[in-house]
Amino acid sequence: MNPQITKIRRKLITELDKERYEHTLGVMYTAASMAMRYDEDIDQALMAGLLHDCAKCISADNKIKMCEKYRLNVTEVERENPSLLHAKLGAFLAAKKYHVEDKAIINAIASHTTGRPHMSLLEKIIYIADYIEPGRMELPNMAEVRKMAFEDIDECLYRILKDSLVYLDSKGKPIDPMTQKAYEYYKEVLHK
Ligand code: DGI
Ligand code: FE
Ligand code: FE
Repeated sequence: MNPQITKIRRKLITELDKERYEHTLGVMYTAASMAMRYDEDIDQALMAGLLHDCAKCISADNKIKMCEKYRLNVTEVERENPSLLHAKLGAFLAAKKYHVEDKAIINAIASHTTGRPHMSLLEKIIYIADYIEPGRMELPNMAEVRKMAFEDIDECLYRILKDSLVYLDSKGKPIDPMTQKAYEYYKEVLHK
């Protein structure tokens, strides 16, 4: 395997709890499988999958402090739900701490939690792999969504966005405007 991946794996194992590290490997290999299916670069998929949750195990307070320190914009919803920040903070750390220079990988980490309109193929792969990796707890329609991931990536993306909005709503969590925008964009694109 790419020596940079091996090096980052060794670092990440000390940054993440056991469960999160296992999830990370699940996303990394699922993303690589999807890259094979959709002719995306396998090394980019592995790297983005490996680093997507690199900021996940930082405490809520520290996430906010670090975003302020590095001048990353914190929105109102993010301040109320600091867990959301692990995507943009993770993207920042991937570049600064893990020395990833590839912007495509950084973008895929940044958009992996909410999605966004106009996602690149790599962004879609990471967003979906995060949801379907084998270790992920069973979510509604999981078997169908997992199959869709390898049949029609846009249908799958739309389905996950839609199910996520329903899930967040059922939990009474505020919807990040970007999650809503992503959903509406793909709804329109897919003529739903
Ligand atoms: O980091 P993971 O657990 O692997 O997955 P993720 O990056 O998709 O993060 C999932 C969490 O993010 C889950 O607790 C729900 C939350 N989330 C995603 N979109 C939104 C959201 N939370 C709020 N409040 N609003 C959103 O739009
Ligand atoms: Fe995440
Ligand atoms: Fe994740």
